[in-house]
Amino acid sequence: MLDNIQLASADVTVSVRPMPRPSAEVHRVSAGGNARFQAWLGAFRERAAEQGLSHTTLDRALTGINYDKDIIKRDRNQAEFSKPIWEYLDSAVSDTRISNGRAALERNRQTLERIETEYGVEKEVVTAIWGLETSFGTYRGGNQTIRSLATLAFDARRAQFFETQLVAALQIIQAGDVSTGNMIGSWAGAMGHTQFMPTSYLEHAVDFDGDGRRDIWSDDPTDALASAAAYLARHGWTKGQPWGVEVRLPEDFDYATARRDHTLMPSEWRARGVRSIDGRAVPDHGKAAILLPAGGKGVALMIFDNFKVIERYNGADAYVIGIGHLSDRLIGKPSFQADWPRSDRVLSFTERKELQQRLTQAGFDTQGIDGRTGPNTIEAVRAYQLAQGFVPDGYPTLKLLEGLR
Ligand SMILES: [Ca+2]
Repeated sequence: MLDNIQLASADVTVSVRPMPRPSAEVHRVSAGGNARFQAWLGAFRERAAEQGLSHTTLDRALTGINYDKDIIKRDRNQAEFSKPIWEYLDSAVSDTRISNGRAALERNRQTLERIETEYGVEKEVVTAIWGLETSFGTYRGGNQTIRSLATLAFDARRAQFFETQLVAALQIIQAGDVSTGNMIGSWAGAMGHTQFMPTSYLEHAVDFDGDGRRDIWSDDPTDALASAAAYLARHGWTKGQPWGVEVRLPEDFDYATARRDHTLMPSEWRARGVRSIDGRAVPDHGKAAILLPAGGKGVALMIFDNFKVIERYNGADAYVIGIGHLSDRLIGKPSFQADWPRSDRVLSFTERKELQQRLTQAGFDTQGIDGRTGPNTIEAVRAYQLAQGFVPDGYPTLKLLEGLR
């Protein structure tokens, strides 16, 4: 499975895998070990019982579990590095994944067509999510979800978040959808073919094969694929609208208009010289923004509202583009025509923080120093670029940082 969590991601509050950043470095695990975990578990059981979980469920699911040191280690090691988007896409939309995706789509064509009819989400899009989440069900994770979540809830860094997930997971078991033993997923608690966190499962999973259980864990992916489609449908997916279209920008393009909140109809963009990469007119599917995922030197995209719907699954641009592009390739559309600035090194987390500090000191306020390239940082970069007479694409490069030093 691609580890999507490592991508620098936009602040999306509603997501299939909401994942707050760790706040403080305090944690309970290092000292005291399992005895402290068992004490915590005892107190947790009382809190869980108050939320309607039966003693039978709690006994079955929690008796005999220990905390998992490896999970804490993995959680600690997540931090820092950012992968350039082109490296991510090389793997997300590799030839192997495309051919595996076509085979998976053929194998499940009837199911995927029924799902498409029911939820109005194209089968290639659902297949692409399946492909990026678990390589079409091949890597669903081997961790006992209850143990993972209990470990992470015990660890104080995001205790509240993971305790909520643990309670939700216990509610799923209590409802009879899955046994504790079969509730298996990623180390961070994402479950099944399409990697739902327990709260997202409770809210959005569906029993599509009609056997009375919402089963996203079994080898049969039917419920999991339908649940992913239901999730996108509920967040406003528009069938027939592209997620995005690769475009060519005119020489005199006004880069200040390449921003998420500046949307025009494709015909209006065309009047400004923006055309699809193959020269054809993009139909007026709805309002669209211009996105330059790697700045003015990389692929340029015209993105529609469906882009925002995929963001509800995972807010990282790279992920959304990966899903969209993989789905296009499954339909038979060509790969991106423009090159990425592959010789550029992307900024590390520490460098991004330094960039924010230096921009703010120079009078281009990034509204905070968090190492994340959000809208405020992009605007500050743009203002700095304009002041310096550079192309104002809002994309932070090493060269830009060096100029500020
Ligand atoms: Ca079912």
